[in-house]
Amino acid sequence: MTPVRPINRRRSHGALLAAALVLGACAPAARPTAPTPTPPPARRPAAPSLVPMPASVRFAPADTFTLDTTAIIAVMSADGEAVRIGRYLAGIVGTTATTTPRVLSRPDAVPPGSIELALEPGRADLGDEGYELTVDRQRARIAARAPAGLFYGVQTFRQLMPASVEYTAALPRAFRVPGAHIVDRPRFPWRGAMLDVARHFRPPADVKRFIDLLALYKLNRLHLHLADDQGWRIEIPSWPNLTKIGGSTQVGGLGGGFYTRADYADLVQYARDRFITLVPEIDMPGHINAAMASYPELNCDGVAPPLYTGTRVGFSALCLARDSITYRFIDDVVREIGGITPGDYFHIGGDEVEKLTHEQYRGFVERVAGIVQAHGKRMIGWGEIAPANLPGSVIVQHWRPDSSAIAAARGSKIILSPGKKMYLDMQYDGDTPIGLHWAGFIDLKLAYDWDPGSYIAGVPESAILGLEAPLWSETIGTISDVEYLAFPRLVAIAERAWSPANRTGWDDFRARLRGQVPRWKALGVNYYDAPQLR
Ligand code: TNX
Repeated sequence: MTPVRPINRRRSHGALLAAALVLGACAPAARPTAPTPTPPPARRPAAPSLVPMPASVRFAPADTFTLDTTAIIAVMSADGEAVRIGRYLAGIVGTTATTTPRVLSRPDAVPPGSIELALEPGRADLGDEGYELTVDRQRARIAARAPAGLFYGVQTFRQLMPASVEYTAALPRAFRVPGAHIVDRPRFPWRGAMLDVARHFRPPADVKRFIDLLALYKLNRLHLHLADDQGWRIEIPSWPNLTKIGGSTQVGGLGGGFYTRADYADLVQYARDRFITLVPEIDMPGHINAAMASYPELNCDGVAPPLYTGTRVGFSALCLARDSITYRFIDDVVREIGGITPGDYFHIGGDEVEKLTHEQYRGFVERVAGIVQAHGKRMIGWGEIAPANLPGSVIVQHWRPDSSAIAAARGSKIILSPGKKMYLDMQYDGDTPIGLHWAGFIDLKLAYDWDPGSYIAGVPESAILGLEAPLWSETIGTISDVEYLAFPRLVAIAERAWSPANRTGWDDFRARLRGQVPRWKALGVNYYDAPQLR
């Protein structure tokens, strides 16, 4: 992978000025083109505020590490992934050729003041995603059993650096990092967010920005809701009208858009480079008007309905009587998307179907499970699929009271996305200018203060695969809107998904989250300034 700037960061004058102040330079001398030759002394680090809270952390503030332009990043193994992660870290630390640390693979000697990345396959205690981070006066060192762990160790180290590291301004850079010993691994393997790019399309650059923000909080799944009544967003070469016609609208009218196969493959790779698995969803047999408007033969009367740009749900359903066409369509879609999705999962939606009988719906879900399996993917569906007769490999995504307990008893894993806690498209309160409130208002405390392990009666923690926060986009037309609803609540959910149960409480979390605010400002995140953050 080419070294990437982790975020397309905005370079406002305010940002430059703030960076100068954090670094202790004199305002108003912030001129990005003419940096002062001698770096100003680095300030003492503020109390570190890590989110999500690591499983175990001990700070030694007196044992401060100073990161300056002499630092190298020493990758202690020849592993290509480890070197790539080293470059990613270098891209966060530096902004110019002189401030970006060199990345050396297996150097003969590691000078003091360097950062070491070490893959240690014997560290079974760290699991697939855990890491150990040691920072002292001499050096910083991240050890992990697997590359994902190194990446998460890098994110923690990033949060130990001052927020000014997030600015792209070409100012001299020297950072102090507090001494620390952290041993960390996640509570749940599935830590995700969902973007509804069907109701309102989001271009690839917006999705990449969102991916970067997920990575900062150690989230590892991005579920893309790629089709709904209002739009079909991914190119399917064997059914070209899906995007040609079905991709041409969105809520509110014209506009729309879709990902070509190349766009999608690029997103898959971008996410993968940040240890995020893309999970594609094609919602069926309902929420599918965009496809039915594109192909008359998917309709029982053979007539294509008009494109739909409103926000009602439940009115569309594939024609199960035309069974050879309908299932061929599904087989083609699963095969073509599956072919460019290296991740193990395919999400079939399955929610809110009002046009079929119970038996028809059940028969449909069971048949589609076979198709998804035949294409080598694990099927995921919304809670409605739980009562069907499905293999234990099928994953159920819980969003409202459902039969998850039946599915769990059958061996299925459950992804928690309860609307009342985790729906990022719910308003914070009655004054929030965008969002819905059918599941209630969700303030920061409500999003944070609950236990996923005991949330569904009859479903033990061992059956919970993890958490995923959906962001439906009926009312959300820009990436700024996405950020406004996701921040800060998504960060609360990231901690719920990563940190051990009862590791900290609400007050402690709030204080640490406050410490993230300067970072969001530096990254240009349009966060909601929640009263509970102040
Ligand atoms: C319910 S959650 C839906 C979506 C809507 C969302 C709005 C789910 C599986 N279905 O179709 O967009 O509510 O909050």
